[in-house]
Amino acid sequence: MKNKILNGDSIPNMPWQDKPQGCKEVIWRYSENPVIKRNHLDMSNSIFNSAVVPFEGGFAGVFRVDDKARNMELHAGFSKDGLNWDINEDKIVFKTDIPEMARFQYGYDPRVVFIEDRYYVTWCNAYSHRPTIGCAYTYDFKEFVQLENAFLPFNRNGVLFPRKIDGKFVMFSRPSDSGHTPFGDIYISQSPDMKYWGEHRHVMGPSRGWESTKIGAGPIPIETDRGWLMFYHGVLTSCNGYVYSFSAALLDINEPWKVLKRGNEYLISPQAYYECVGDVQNVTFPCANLVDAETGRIAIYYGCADTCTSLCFTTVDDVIDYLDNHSQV
Ligand code: BMA
Repeated sequence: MKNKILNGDSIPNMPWQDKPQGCKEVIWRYSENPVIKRNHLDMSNSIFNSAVVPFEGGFAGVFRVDDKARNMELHAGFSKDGLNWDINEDKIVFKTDIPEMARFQYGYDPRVVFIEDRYYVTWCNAYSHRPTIGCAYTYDFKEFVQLENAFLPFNRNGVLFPRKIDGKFVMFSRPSDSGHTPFGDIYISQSPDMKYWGEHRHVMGPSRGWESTKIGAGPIPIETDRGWLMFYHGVLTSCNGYVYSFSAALLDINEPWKVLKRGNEYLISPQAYYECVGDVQNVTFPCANLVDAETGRIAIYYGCADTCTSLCFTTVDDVIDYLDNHSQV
């Protein structure tokens, strides 16, 4: 391994397939995609844009499950191998002593990260039917305690860094509007306590063709000796609607609003059948990555066509090599 992962765990049992012979891509798809199909649960219309972390020697996750009435809910799930998932039929019912937060209306696009002593969940949370960033924590994926929303509506794609920086929690977000927002830049906000957020910093806005409409943070950023490695989605507006692809960037370790490298091209765009066809065509939307600190292997969980959940693979060295040779900030 050329590049080092900092503060990472070794996850020898994480899902993995070697790069297929002759493959010239930086990121390659799992041959058995999708790993979670739309009808994985009897009650599900679709399961996608979901978050997975190592847990008790296996894996746990928070899944976006749209039911057959098309309610958008969050469900917990468990797996020994990261591939075969036991997802609860019942949605997560958050506990909270904040009455204003107790009126859960809908939630989607969760992210999960372990910080210090617990797992934090962030998601797009409806507050007065207006989306913003919901926050909660859990120790066991059975009981979830909801905290204050991080920001005012409208906001989406809240993604926490895996450790405090300069004593503060750090979160990406993407201020938006009430609908299928036709704009969007990535920002960083900081908090001493997961309650009061400030010191907002602009990170980056849409730039290249593939992401010319809007961009948003994806999985939890990965700490490396070259900086924070992050995957982010970008949206192009075609004559046939939005196209969601994703790529990578490297951010400064201490001041992560400073972009060091940024991929010129997408690394995955909707090209496989299950990414192009579904409830919303042409969507690849990454929400989680498992990273093995020993080997630098990365497994990315991404939602496909707002319908099912798939996996793709790369390594820290593959992505940083790409950024070293194909970056314009
Ligand atoms: C975004 C979010 C995502 C979804 C995407 C494509 O605004 O709602 O959950 O995957 O649109 O429909």
